[in-house]
Amino acid sequence: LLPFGDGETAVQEAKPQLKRPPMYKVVMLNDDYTPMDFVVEVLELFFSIGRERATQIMLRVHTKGKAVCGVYTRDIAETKAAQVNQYARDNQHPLLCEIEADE
Ligand code: TYC
Repeated sequence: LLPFGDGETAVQEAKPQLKRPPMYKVVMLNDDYTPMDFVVEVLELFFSIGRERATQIMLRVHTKGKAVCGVYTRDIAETKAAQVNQYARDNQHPLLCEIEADE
């Protein structure tokens, strides 16, 4: 309820915040040079994925060209992708993650 100066009252619909935020996939891309164990380490470190699942995702990227590492709100997805790309660069590997709108 927003009172105006002249004594009138503007009623603003208080819409309940029920809409979920748009979600973004962090997609990992294959390359010919990044060692497999480095990729598994990255998945464990930045996505809190256990060794077994991390190995499955790494092999999926290796055989299919890419795979989803996780789905997050935009800020989190951008941060995860940037962290992975920086960490890979710091270790002289070409590994890349990108983000993609979740449909
Ligand atoms: N293709 C790489 C190799 O044969 C392994 C690899 C897997 C690289 C997943 C990147 O996102 C990646 N060493």
